[in-house]
Amino acid sequence: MEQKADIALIGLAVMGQNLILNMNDHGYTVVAFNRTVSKVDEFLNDAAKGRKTIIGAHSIQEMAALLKRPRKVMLMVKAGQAVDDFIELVLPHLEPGDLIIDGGNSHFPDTIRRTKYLESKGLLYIGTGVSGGEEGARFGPSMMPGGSVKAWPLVKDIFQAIAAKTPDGTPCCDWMGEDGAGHYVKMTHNGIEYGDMQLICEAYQLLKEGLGMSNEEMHAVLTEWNKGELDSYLVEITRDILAYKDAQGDYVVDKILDTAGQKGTGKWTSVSSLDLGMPVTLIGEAVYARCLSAMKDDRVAASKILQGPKFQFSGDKKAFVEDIRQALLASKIVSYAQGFMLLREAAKEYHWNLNYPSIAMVWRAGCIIRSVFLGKIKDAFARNPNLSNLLLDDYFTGVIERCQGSWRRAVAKAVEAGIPAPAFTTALAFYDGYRSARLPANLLQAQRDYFGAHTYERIDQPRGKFFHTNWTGKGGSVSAGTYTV
Ligand code: NBP
Repeated sequence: MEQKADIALIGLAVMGQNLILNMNDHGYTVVAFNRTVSKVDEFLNDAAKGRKTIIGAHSIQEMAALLKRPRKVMLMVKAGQAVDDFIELVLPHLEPGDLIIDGGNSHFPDTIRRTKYLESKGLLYIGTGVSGGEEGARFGPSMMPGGSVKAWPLVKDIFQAIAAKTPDGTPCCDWMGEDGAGHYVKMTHNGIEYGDMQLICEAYQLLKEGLGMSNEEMHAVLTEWNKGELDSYLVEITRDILAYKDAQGDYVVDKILDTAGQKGTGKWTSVSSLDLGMPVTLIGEAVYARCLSAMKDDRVAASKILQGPKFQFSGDKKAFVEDIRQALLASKIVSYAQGFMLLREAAKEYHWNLNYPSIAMVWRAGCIIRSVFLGKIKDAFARNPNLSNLLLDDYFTGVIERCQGSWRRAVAKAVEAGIPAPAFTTALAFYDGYRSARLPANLLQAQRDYFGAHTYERIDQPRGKFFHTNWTGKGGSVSAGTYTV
C-alpha cells in the first residue's frame, strides 16, 4: 500500500470530522478512522465527499499502512478510557519515532502518564488542547500542544496551518511545554472561560433585575460593550442570544431553564488551584455558581421562605450601566491574573517552561475566550516576561484604578439589592486582599496556636522561626509540628 498520508485521525464525531476537513483544506492528506467503522464511509460519502486526499481506513492496520513515516496518529475521541484503549490498539502498528497525538479534553495527569509510557516505548506523544468548538475545528482552532519535545517539529507545520490566526497573522498554536503542559493550559483556558461566562451572567442579572432592562435594551448595551475594551467572542454571542426570538416571536433566552451543566474542566482547574495553594477564587465561584444553579428544586422551595431586601433602583440608570461594565472589566482582569498565577505555580510544580506571552497569543483568536483583552495581556508579558502578577503591569494597574469606583458601586448595589454576584464580589475581595500588606491572619495563627499548638512566626523575628504561647496557662510548652497550607 502506498504510504501517502501525512496524518491519521481517529474519532469521527464533530471535532474529528471538522479537523480532518480543515487539514485537508491546507493541503494535507488525511486518513480517517473511527471505532464504529461504518462512520468512516458515512463521512466519506457526506462531509468529505469528492475529496480524494481524505482516505478512509477500515482497520487500524490499514490506517497505519497508509501513513508516511514517522507516522502521526491523532485521537479525537471521548476523553478518559477511550484514549488509553486506542493507544493500546494503535501501538502494535507503530514503531519507535512514530507519534500519537491526543486532541481531546484529557486531564493533564493522564497526559503526563501517557507521555512517559509512550516515551518508554521509544514513541513520541503529544496531548494538545483544541479550543473553538465545531467552527474552530473547521476553520481555525486555538491549539495548545505539549508532550514529547521532539514531537513538536513533526506537527508544527500542520498545526500552525490549521490554527486560527491573530489579527496580525500569527498562528494561535505554539508549543506549550513538556508532557501535560498543553492540556494544563487548555484546562486553565476552560476555567477562565467558566469565569468569563459567569461574569457576563452577573452583569446580565444586574441589568435585568437591578435596572429592570428588557432583552432589547440589554442587547443594545452589549452591542456597545462589544465595541470597546470588552470586545470578545463571549460578549458578542451574548449580545446575539439576547436578541434571538423563536418562531412564536418569544425570546429563547427567557424560555431556557436556569440550571447550568458542566463537563469538569472548571472543576479540574479549581481542584488544581487548591492542590497548588493558589487563590483562583473567581473560577471557583463560577464552578459553585453552576452547582447552585443546578439545585433548582431547592431554590424554588427556598424562594418561598427566605426573604431578601425590597429593592427599587433610583438614580442614574445610564451611569449604573457604565458601573456594571467597569465592574465586569476589572473582575475579568482579576480572573486572568489569577489564571496566570495558577499557570506560574503549575510550571514550578511540574517543571514546565511555560511561555506566558505565547499562551496569551494562542488564546487571542480561535478559542472561546478570544478577545481584544488578550492582546493586552500578551503585550504585558512581552514587556516583562518575568511579570509576577498581571495586576502589577502598568496598563492593567491603570485600568483597575480607573474602574475601581464603578466596581465597588456595582458590588455594593448588588449586595444592597440582594442580587447574587459571586464572581464580581470575589474578584474585588481578592483585589483588596492582594493589595493588603497586612491581613488578619495574625489572629488566625493565634487561634491555631491556641487550640492546636500549631505555632506562629513573629513580626519582630526572622522568618522561619516559630513560637508557641501557652494561652490558657493550662497547656504545656510542647508545640505541634509546623505545616503550611
Ligand atoms: P465525543 O467526545 O462525543 O466523542 C466521540 C468519539 O469518541 C467517537 O469517535 C466515538 O466513537 C469515540 N468513542 C467514545 Br464516545 N467512546 C469510546 C470508547 N470507549 N472507545 C473508543 N472510542 C470511543 O466527540 P467530540 O465532541 O468530537 O469531542 C472529541 C474530543 O474533543 C473530546 O475529548 C472532547 O472533550 C474534545 N473537545 C470537544 C469540543 C466540542 O465542542 N465538542 C471542543 C473541544 C474539545 P463511536 O463513533 O464509535 O461512538
